Amino acid sequence: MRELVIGAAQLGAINKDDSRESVVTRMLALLDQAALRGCDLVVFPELALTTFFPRWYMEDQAEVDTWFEREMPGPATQPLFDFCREHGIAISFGYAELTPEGHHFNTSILTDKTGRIVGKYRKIHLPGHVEFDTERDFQHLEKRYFEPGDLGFGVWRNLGAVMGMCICNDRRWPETWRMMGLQGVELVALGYNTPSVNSQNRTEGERERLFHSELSIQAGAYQNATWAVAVAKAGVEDGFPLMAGSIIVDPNGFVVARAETNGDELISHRCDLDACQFGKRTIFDFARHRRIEHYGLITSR
Ligand code: ING
Repeated sequence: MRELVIGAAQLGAINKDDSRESVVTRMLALLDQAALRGCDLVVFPELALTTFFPRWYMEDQAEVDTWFEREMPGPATQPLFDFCREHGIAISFGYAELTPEGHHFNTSILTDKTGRIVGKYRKIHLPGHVEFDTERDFQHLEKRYFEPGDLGFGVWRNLGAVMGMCICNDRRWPETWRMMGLQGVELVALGYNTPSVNSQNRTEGERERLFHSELSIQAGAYQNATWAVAVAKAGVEDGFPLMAGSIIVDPNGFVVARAETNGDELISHRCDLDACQFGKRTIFDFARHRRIEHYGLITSR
């Protein structure tokens, strides 16, 4: 039996004025808890180092770039990687990546237990808009600040398991899960920053948003016989509420752990990776059951 103790380290609000160092201190406190629980891997949210800055309209690219990391690890994040090596814990977290060539991505990484980066993913499904939208109660400018990811949907063998990543809005698209499912993924690590209300439809509140988030993750996990760890950045950031609801979902789509607060909170679960095998060999044996000759529209439109 291949078992891994997986931690979901939910983060509460990060305000505009909170330094990366103060956030890393909070992340290290969660990692301390995770080490005490014997976690093998700890997953943090999307854009874990800063406030969800795409809610702010900016025109000065120099200001936008202050929210991005030019190197990973960098001075502020090196303590996280040092902790991994010292305690033998792997981590995954999201951040805004500015490449040496000047490209901007909403990125997440995966390390092994020595703190070496073994996988990188760049968010493909960017929600929101490019220009200031006067119709919205608040802005969601991911299409303004990020380019669509250019690395595709990868999986990596890590800690004896096939692991993949996606980010936030990606979880709402079945193609995301199936691309990793077709590569044999057994654990999908994803972070999210999801506003508690819909900026375009005031009748859609936190209850609906939590429902759609869980629905997407449970479906993705079940339909691809994989574990899923979904970790929120939650709480009220400079007056803007983000929903919590971090969960760990098993390969049959059942929620096995759920955060209870809107703040910094570690949830964990002992995951048997071989629990994926039954689904992959029977109901979701893709080789035996899928009929790709009928699926052309999915990639042609
Ligand atoms: N946030 C939200 C998400 O996909 C969103 C944006 C919410 C889009 C609800 C559509 C519906 O969870 C990010 N950062 O993608």
